Amino acid sequence: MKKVGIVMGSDSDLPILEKAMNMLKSLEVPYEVHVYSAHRTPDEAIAFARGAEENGFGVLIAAAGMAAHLAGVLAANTTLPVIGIPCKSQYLDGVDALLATVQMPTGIPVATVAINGGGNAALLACQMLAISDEALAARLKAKRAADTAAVLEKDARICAEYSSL
Ligand code: RP5
Repeated sequence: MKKVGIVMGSDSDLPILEKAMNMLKSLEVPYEVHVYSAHRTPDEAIAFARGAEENGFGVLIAAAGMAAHLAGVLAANTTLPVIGIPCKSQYLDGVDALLATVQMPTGIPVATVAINGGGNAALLACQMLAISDEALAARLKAKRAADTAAVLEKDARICAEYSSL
């Protein structure tokens, strides 16, 4: 199976990526994790993106905060799909990173998830890989069914506990 490449702009982004890693682990999807910054280590970030396809990656996840150019820089250097996670930092509540990640020019798309949306980034990556992987597609369907059942269980519990009929 192709790997997911996870890149973060700083190790301070790690807690957000842990959600993504846990999701990938639970769906049995291999991943490789790096800290490369679009600003602090641009050569390494670009080299990683340029070599990603031949190094066995099928999709990249890039997480960065503040002036978050990482996902865009990776996307500019590969035709693999790139999923961007805007990270919330101390100021501006992550809206700075959201706009920097999502507002890409035509020709270089980045699939941007919610601020700190590590879980959804991993799920989206799995959905992309599942297009050509039936076993992974089946695991995704099973997860979706289990998630639905969990919500309906909560509904039954809350309804029984809080309704006044
Ligand atoms: C970004 O700046 C990183 O992705 C991080 O979210 C933010 C702050 O980085 P540190 O100052 O914590 O290293 O490049």
